Amino acid sequence: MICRNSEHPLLQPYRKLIGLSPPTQEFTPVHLADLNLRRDDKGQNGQATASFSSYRLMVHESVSLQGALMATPAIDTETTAGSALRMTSADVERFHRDGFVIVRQLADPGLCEQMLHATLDGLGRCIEPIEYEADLSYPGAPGGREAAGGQTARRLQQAHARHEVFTRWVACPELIGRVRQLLQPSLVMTLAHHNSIMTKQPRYSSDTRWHQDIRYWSFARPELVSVWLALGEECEENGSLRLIPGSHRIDFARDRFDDLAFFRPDLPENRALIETEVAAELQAGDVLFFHCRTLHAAGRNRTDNPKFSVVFSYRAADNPPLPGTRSASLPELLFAPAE
Ligand SMILES: O=C(O)CCC(=O)C(=O)O
Repeated sequence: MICRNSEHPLLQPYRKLIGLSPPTQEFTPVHLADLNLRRDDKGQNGQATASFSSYRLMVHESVSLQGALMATPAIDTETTAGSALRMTSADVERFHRDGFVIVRQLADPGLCEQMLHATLDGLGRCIEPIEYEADLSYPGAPGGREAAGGQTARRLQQAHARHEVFTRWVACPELIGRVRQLLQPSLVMTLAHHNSIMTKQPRYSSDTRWHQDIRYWSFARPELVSVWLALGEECEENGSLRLIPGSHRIDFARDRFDDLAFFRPDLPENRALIETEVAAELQAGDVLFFHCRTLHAAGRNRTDNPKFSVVFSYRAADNPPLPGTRSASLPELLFAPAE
């Protein structure tokens, strides 16, 4: 596919900011009150409940929220046509076979636009926490924060706490219904991993080498699903993800990875697998669902336009993070089974 890489009108003013480094602002998490929630009831287990658009959120008050909302939306499946909330059985099979599947035009365009707004605002005002390209030293990255391009963002972290539009996205029935099919009815969204807006900027992006996301994650079972939403076109030219079908089902020996847990391209047996790669070419609103063991990589952005993707990860409720690990370091977002 030829990358059209057309420019979204919102990007025009943003382009002027690329390369500039405005003063850093304090990280401003979204608090419960900002979400316009109504704390009006007591849930079955004594939790406070609140209304938020068509969802009911149960807020577990005993948990330290640390700027994040821990909630259990009970999705009203009767208000939306059933099929809009589900993947086809072919897509479910594809996910289990390949370790990923793309659902086209899943996200509402208005929601995508708002997410893009929130992203550009965060980047324009340098709202921390931000991971910079220079921080990771991946191939192609600027040599340091003081080097040319050193202030280029790689991802805006804690995306969920940046704007309520992200809460609407992660809890939207069309998304949750599908993740439930891939995992189980009771879901939890981790705030400790992904939970970010990935960006590839035109001049100073880097290559992410082949890896499995689970490498630094610690859960009872290596079975999480990440949801990658494109806010604009993604193609090989601007650094789209590339994935190795079926790699989530392979038990790799440790020595097939290097010291940083990247899959070694110098080994012939790895090379053979890498040659089966598939590029996830996406348009705004398309969603890539991928397993945390699926090997994936991404190149640099060789176009003139930035690329933005919103990424969150879900686990089954009975697959908790291991105590004391980074995976257990933040509260999580709980999604009870639909009633
Ligand atoms: O966009 C990229 O460079 C790859 C991101 C990625 O693979 C990750 O964050 O796990």
